[in-house]
Parts: sequence; structure tokens; C-alpha cells
Amino acid sequence: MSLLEQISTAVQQGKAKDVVALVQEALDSGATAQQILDEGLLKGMSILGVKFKNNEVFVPEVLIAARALNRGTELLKPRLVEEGVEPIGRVVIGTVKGDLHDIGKNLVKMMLEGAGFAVIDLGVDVSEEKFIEAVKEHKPQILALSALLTTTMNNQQTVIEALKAADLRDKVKVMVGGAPVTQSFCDLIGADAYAPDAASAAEVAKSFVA
Ligand code: B1M
Repeated sequence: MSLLEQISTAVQQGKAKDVVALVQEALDSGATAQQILDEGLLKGMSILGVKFKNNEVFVPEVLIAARALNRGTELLKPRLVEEGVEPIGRVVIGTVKGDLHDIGKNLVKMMLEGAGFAVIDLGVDVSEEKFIEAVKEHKPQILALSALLTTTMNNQQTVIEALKAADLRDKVKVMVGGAPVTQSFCDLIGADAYAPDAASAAEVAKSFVA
């Protein structure tokens, strides 16, 4: 197995120490940070993302793998800056106002980072004003809204209305998700995309910047 394949496997297995050692070995052997990122770390997360979608692995495995991936990218960061590697896009993400659930949102964030996006995470219970401020400040291609309660999912629409009022609606793609959210709800509130799970969210986001 090549070094890059070993990195991919170590990410999938969530073996952070192995990931760090293998990334260092790959750097020492002359691989570029971009190669290590794309063909090692991100490939591992992408394979795991498909397994998560197919219910072959579950939340804990993804969290552990994401931690291992982050340890690897920390090591790569200075080299990536030197090589001038840019993220494939920017996403602002948050759980809408009144809602404190963040496990799913964090998984979506990890999958997006794993797919190569820079993600600005506003946390939970985020008001429409905060989302608008963040869109103005960070100019993301995608705004990702999570909601876990039937009582808060309507706040995804509130954010969309606030974007319209601020003349920003055509500046950003809005992606919605969370357990009570459906494709028909997405269509009803005028969002650009619905993703049922974290892996699909990363796929949808990639299609927006392709
Ligand atoms: Co809450 N809770 N909770 N809770 N909680 C639910 C959601 C509930 C279904 C439980 C139940 O009654 N069976 C219910 C909602 C009922 C409803 O609205 N119909 C509920 C309730 C009622 C409440 C409280 C009101 C309870 C109370 O206080 N009376 C309260 C509300 C607090 C608030 O938010 N204001 C509350 C509180 C909490 C805790 C704080 C204790 C805790 C949250 C901890 C945390 O997140 N840090 C909690 C938890 C853990 C749950 C359950 C058990 C698990 C949620 C979870 O994390 N699932 C949940 C019951 C359940 O789902 N079995 C429940 C795992 C996670 C990976 O899945 O978040 O769906 P999920 O994310 C998925 C997809 O939905 C998707 O990708 C993820 C991964 O594939 N996804 C996106 C999510 N966001 C996305 C965004 C995207 C795309 C995809 O694009 C932008």
C-alpha cells in the first residue's frame, strides 16, 4: 500500500497518531502538501462519508476520523500556505435561532472541511442578523442552515427572508438540513438545496462551486 493510501486508511480508522506520523513521512519523502491532502486525508474522509451515508459506520467513527484528519491538516497547514493551496470555497454554517442541537451541524462542517471548504462556524442559536453579518463579512458561496426542531425549522425561512431584505439572496446559495427538514420544505421556503445527511451536504456544496 502506498503512503498516501496508508494515510487514507488511517483517517478512516481514526488513528490520529498514525496519521501524523504518515503525513510527516510523506512530506519527508517529497510528496506535496496538496497530494497528501487530496489523495490521503480527504480521500479517507470521502470514503468514510460514503460508508456513513450507507449506515456502515456511525457518528462516533466519523467524529474520531475527523479528529485524526484535523491533526493531519494541522501539520500540513504551513506547507499548504507555502504552496498557495486555496480552499475550494467558503461556507458559513450555523444552527438557527432557538435551536441548540449541534452534533449533526458539526458533522456537516467536518464533511465540508474534509471536502476542501473553508468553513466559518457560527455555532448554535444563531439569529438571522448574525447570519447576515457573516455573509457580508465572509462573502461565502454557500450558507448552510441546520435545524433539529419542528419549532425552529421555520427560522431557516426567516434567514432567507432576511437575505432578501438585505439584497444578498442572489449572492449566496442556501443549503438546509436537519432531521425535520425535507426536500418539499426546502422548496417551500425557497432554499437552493436540501441535504439529508452530512456526506450529501458535502456533495451538494461541491456541485455549487464546480
Ligand atoms: Co433534542 N430533540 N431537544 N436534544 N434531541 C430531538 C431533535 C427530538 C427529535 C427528540 C425526541 O423528542 N424524539 C426532539 C425534537 C422533536 C421535534 O421537534 N419534532 C427534541 C427535543 C424536543 C428537544 C428539547 C425541546 C427537549 C426539551 O428540553 N424539552 C430540547 C430543545 C433545546 C433547544 O434546542 N432549544 C432538546 C435538547 C437536546 C439536548 C441539548 C439534550 C441534546 C443536543 C446536544 C447537542 O446537539 N449538542 C439533544 C439531542 C442529542 C437530541 C437527539 C437525541 C439526537 C440529535 C442528534 O444529535 N442526532 C434527538 C433525537 C434523535 O434524533 N434521535 C433530539 C445525531 C445527528 C448526527 O443527527 O442532527 O439529524 P442530526 O444530523 C444529521 C442530519 O439531520 C443532517 O446531517 C446529520 C448527519 O448526517 N443534517 C444536515 C443536520 N444538519 C444539517 C444541515 C445541512 C445538511 C444536513 O445543511 C445545511
